[in-house]
Amino acid sequence: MILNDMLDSIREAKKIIVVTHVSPDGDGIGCVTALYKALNKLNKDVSIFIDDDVPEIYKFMPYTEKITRPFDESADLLIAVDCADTERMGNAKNLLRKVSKSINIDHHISNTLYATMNYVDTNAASSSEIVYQLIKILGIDLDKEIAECLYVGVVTDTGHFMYGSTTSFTHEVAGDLINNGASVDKISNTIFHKIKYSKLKLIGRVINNMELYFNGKIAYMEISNEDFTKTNTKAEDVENIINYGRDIDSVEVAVMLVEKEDFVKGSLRSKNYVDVNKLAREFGGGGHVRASGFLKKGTIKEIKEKILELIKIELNE
Ligand SMILES: [Mn+2]
Repeated sequence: MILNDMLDSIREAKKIIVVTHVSPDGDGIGCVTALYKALNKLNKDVSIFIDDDVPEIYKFMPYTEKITRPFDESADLLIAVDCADTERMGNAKNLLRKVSKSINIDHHISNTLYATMNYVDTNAASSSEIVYQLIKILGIDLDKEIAECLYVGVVTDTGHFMYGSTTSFTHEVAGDLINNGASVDKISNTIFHKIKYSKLKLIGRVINNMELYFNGKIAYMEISNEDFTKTNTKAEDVENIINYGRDIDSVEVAVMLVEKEDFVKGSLRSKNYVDVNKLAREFGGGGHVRASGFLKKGTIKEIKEKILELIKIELNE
């Protein structure tokens, strides 16, 4: 039913605005850029809105130059992708109230079903997998650009096909994207094997200050404004640093707290059994069972204390 409604709405729409979350990642950007090209093929007037900057590492992707701020208010359909809730959309949440129809395509377990049509598949390893299926169902031919955009989403959200969310379908999608022109080595080399010296310095600092708690089951990391200034880095450079903590052999939960004006941006990862979506909810955030995040007003010190206390309970320590 929902799927038919979605397809009808897309076919009927003239002007479509596609949005994804702030602090955009490879999946969000991959979905909006792929949809930009795909919907253009259906002769739609498409615009892309992200209420944030596109990180440097993703700027090689086709159509990222089409991403605009502020947004076009005249769209008759809004499609949000990879956005668990309206807060994550930034300013686009105001537009969501104005448009008559909206579609929410996502794979986060914390999704709040905020659109008029909600298509949330929590078994999908990435939103790009869902967008891939949608493009197929709409009868739009894949091409090199669409394949490249979606492949970035698939490969980043699965941690190079290594996270438990990866399924045989994920590989089927990836295979089809490669068959349609996605370049595996170009994408891997651009996203995974290329790093700025300044980011490496930031990683060094974060690892140096990392703390372990509860018999090494928690890896705690933080980044203050001073860390950014001293290493000449910015918020987007934080991506994936948390994995250094998560990968430690004894660790079950990795925590990363980043200072952001009066707020703290928290990221959580778990390895085997702690539900970090549940933990993030305590701070007004969410995400997935093994990866989640939140943005909470307060100081790093306050949030660190509270989060360690909560994880301690989860670990039965
Ligand atoms: Mn995603």
